[in-house]
Amino acid sequence: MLNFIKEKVKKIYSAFTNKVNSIFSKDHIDDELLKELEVLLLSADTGSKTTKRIIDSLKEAIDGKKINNVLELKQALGGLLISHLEQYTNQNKTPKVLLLVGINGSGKTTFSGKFAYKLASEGKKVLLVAGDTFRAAAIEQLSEWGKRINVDVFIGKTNQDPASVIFDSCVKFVNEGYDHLIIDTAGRVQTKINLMNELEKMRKIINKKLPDEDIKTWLTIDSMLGQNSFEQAKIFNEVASLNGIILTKMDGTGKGGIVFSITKELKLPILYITFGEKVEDLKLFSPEEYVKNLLGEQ
Ligand SMILES: Nc1nc2c(ncn2[C@@H]2O[C@H](COP(=O)(O)OP(=O)(O)OP(=O)(O)O)[C@@H](O)[C@H]2O)c(=O)[nH]1
Ligand SMILES: [Mg+2]
Repeated sequence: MLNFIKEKVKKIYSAFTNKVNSIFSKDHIDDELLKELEVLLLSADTGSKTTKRIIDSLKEAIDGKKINNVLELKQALGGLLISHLEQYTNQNKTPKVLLLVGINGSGKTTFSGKFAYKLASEGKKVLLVAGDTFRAAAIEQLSEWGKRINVDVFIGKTNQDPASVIFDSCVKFVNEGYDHLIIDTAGRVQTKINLMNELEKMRKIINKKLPDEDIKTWLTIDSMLGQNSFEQAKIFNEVASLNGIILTKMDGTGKGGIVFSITKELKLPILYITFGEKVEDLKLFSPEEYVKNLLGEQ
C-alpha cells in the first residue's frame, strides 16, 4: 500500500488501537481486564450482542485453560473478530453492473467516482450513469467526477424518469462495449415508499435489459451515523435486495467497531471502506487486515 494511504487509514484505528495496547499491556488476565475490553468494544460501536458473544467465548476459553496469558487472549480476540467478519464475506468479484443506493449524503456519488476511477485505472471501459435526475446539481457533481477521472458519464434529461435514464444507459452499455456500468441514484429516506419502490423498478429494468450480466446493488452507509443507520439499511435490504455494503467516511469516526455490528445486524459483507474525498480514498475491505490494524499488529 502506498505510504500516504497507509497513514490515512491508520487514523481510523488509532483511538481503538491505543486503548487495546493499554489493556493488553497488563501482565495477567483478571475480571477488570475483561471488563475494560467489553467497555472498549461497546464504545467502538461493536454492538451489545456481538460484544457479549465475544466476551463469553473468551471467558469460556480462559476457564477451559485454552487461554493462559494476555498474549493468548489478544490472539484469541483477533481470531474471533476476523471469523465474525468472514462469515459474511462473499466472493468480492467486481460486478458488471452496479446500482448504488443509500440515504441522502451517505456518499453514493463520491463512491461512484472513486470506484469508476479504480476500474478505469485497471484498464476497464467504464460508463457512469447519473440516475439522480431530481437535482441539476447532482448531475453536475457526477459530470465533474467524469471529467476529473476521464470516464464517460451518461446523463438523461432533467426530470426524466430515472428508470428511463437507466434503460437508455443499458442500451449504450451494450452498443458501445463497456466493461462496467456504475449507476449513481438519488439519495432517499427509507420511509418514502414511492422512492423506495422506484429502486425496485430500476433493478427490474436492468435485469430485463441485461439478463446475462452480473448485476449487484450496494448500499452506502455513513459510518459517522453509527448504529442509527441500521434500521434504514434493513428497509433498503428488504426493498432492494442488497448484495453488500460500502462503509463511507471512516476518516470521521473513531468507532472502528461498527464493522462488526453492521455485519451482524444486516448479515451482509462490507465490500469497501472510504476515508476521504480524494479519488484514492477507497479501500477493498479485508477482515484480516482490518482486525490486525485495529489490534495494532500492522
Ligand atoms: N470525509 C469524507 N467525506 C466524504 C466521504 N465520502 C463522501 N464524502 C463527502 O460527503 C458528502 C456527501 O457525499 P456524496 O457522494 O455527495 O453523497 P450522496 O450519497 O451522493 O448524496 P445525495 O446524492 O445527496 O444523496 C460530500 O461532501 C462528500 O465529499 C469520505 O469517505 N470521507
Ligand atoms: Mg449523490
